[in-house]
Amino acid sequence: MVSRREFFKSTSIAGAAVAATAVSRVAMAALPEPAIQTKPDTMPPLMPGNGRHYNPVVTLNGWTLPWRMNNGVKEFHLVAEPVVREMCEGFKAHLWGYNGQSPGPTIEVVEGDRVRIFVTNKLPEHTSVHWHGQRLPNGMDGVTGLTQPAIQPGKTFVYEFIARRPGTFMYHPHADEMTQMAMGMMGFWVTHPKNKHPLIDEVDRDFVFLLNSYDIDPGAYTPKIMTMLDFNLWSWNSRVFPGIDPLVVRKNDKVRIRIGNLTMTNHPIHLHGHEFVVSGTDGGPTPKTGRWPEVTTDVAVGQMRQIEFLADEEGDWAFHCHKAHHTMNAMGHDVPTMIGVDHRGVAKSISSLVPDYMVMGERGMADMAEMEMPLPDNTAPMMTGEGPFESVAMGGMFSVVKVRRDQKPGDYKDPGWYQQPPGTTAFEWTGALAAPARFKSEGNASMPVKNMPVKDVEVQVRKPVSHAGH
Ligand SMILES: [Cu+2]
Repeated sequence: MVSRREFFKSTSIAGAAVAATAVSRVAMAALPEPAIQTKPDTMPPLMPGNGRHYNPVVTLNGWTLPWRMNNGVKEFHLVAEPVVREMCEGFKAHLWGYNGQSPGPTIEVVEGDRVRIFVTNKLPEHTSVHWHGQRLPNGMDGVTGLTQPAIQPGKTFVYEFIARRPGTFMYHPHADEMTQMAMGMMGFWVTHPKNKHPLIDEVDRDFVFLLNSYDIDPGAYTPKIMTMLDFNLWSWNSRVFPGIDPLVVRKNDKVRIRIGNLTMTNHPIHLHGHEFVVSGTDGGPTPKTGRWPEVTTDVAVGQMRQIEFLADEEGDWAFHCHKAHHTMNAMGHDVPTMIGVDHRGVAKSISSLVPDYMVMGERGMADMAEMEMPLPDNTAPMMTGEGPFESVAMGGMFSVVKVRRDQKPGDYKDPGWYQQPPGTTAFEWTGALAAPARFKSEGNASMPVKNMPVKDVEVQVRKPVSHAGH
């Protein structure tokens, strides 16, 4: 495996050679060497060394695929293969992906570029690549059986088309999709505009990531591929909190975040402390008249949304899916509600039969973050993440947008926790408490009930354990 740094060192030398002397057609007839990345870190933006200039994107916990210029054609080499992805510290998953990672590397091109992509299949079964959202010749659309024969194991296919439309796209297999997407095969694609575009603003920071989900039993390594809806790991670029890097920006930066959804359910993505507009979809930039301020936007299955905002409030701002069960990891699912159940005595008698028995969730689930619960090996804690005050008690689709006045332009290094100015932090009231004056009434029904006896009613609530749909 070649590290990215080594690869760039060698490509920059090779690139210089290409620029200085014409390389023979024989050499150019060979496939471009596939770049491989094995680390799950967020790599700095890949500055375009040749071709038209653009402002590159930053792939959250990912990287951009280098290319080779061959007689004016941008050549990429994708290798579909089994990979090991660290989804967060202490938890590795055996997935399928491209070039050493799931998701695969981001592909960045410029409107009008002629693009040639070599796809080598190192999976145990056939595959293909569909270029979601692209305008292209029908035969390049990547639908196995319909527009091309499958790429059999060991074979390499060539896709070639002109990136006609600027925008936000993704790629994924169109062959045994349920398996291959459940195993993590997907990647991001950005086509930058060729010229100044009236609907595409220039931004200071441009982040991309895919929403994906897995069903991996605690202690296991391989996703269950037959799962239809009841996934237990909700990830961004195959990472779960606290494994997802923060999105670091400089105060007053104009920020774009592009999100694609390749899970089997929708995700209302929510940003704290700012308002954003949806500036584009996988269908292209949205007209200015169709943009309105939001703090949450739903990204439905198979959709892409790009949001834009001015990062003008310093702080550590939560950024997450608003489905509460998508911000917890595997252990949190299929647990019955125990709130209000008094286990005193019961736990003792059960312990005599089942030595490891422990009571969970009697006072809510927040305990779970603190509890030193023995986890099976290779399992992400259900809710965790140490914040500056205490545990954030989150998992899954959660990260932090860090806005800092003194962050340097183009610097993505984690600045640490935000130092809140004195007197601006929520605090505990320690004065006297007045007894709350309870409002007394018989309710406010649209049809008042006469002579209804009013008394306290004890209500027992048991939350059903969902098996179909989250
Ligand atoms: Cu979600």
